[in-house]
Amino acid sequence: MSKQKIRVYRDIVEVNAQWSNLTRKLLKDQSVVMLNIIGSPGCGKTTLLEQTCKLINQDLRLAILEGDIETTRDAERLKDLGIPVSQLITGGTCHLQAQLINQALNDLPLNSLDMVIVENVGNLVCPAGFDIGENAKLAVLSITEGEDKPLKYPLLFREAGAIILTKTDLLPHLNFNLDECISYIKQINSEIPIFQVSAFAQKGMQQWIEWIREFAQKG
Ligand SMILES: Nc1nc2c(ncn2[C@@H]2O[C@H](COP(=O)(O)OP(=O)(O)OP(=O)(O)O)[C@@H](O)[C@H]2O)c(=O)[nH]1
Ligand SMILES: [Mg+2]
Repeated sequence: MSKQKIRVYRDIVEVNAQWSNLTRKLLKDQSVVMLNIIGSPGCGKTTLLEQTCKLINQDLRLAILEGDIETTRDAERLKDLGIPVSQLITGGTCHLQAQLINQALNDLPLNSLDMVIVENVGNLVCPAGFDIGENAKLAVLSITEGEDKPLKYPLLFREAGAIILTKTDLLPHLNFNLDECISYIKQINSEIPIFQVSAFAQKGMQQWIEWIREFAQKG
């Protein structure tokens, strides 16, 4: 009987895991930490980043990777902050894949950075299932989405290292039940830090900034 070689093809999740492991090693070697920001379209990720970069840029050396299906609009919004910003365009895929992240990281001056912040494609589901080699995921939920979203989309809230509730300036105008939302989050992830923030009213930013500074040191 002739000996036949079997070709093996890995599925997308396994290939993704190989790239994310390479990225983890790259970041560790360069002493850089990476945060993966995930939330629905329009929940306020870029606005939060604009404010955050202004507040921490003095003491941390940052770079931003902006993920979107199309356009460079989010990178354009951040480009005048004096921080390296790259736009990663997936061309239709609803989440960033580890290979694209690895490619973008290799084009950054990692040895002169402390932290890379990734804004993933606006989506509450798919990005949570794809490791990109980050040290932590940050879940962003705007109060306009409804208090039940942590229960309905639990993976992100289970995996996240911290959660930001955005647009709290709109609380007086909505029927959003803040206590209920927090209790749903705690059911899924009892220990997770939750920050209530309004980028517009500049409220709640300080506690969040303290968390990110600590994260930059410990990873
Ligand atoms: N009221 C209020 N609106 C906000 C706040 N932060 C962001 N917004 C608004 O929410 C909308 C979406 O904000 P973005 O920062 O673009 O949201 P995003 O999550 O980056 O959106 P995608 O990248 O498209 O997923 C914009 O109209 C913002 O002006 C806030 O603190 N309060
Ligand atoms: Mg955005």
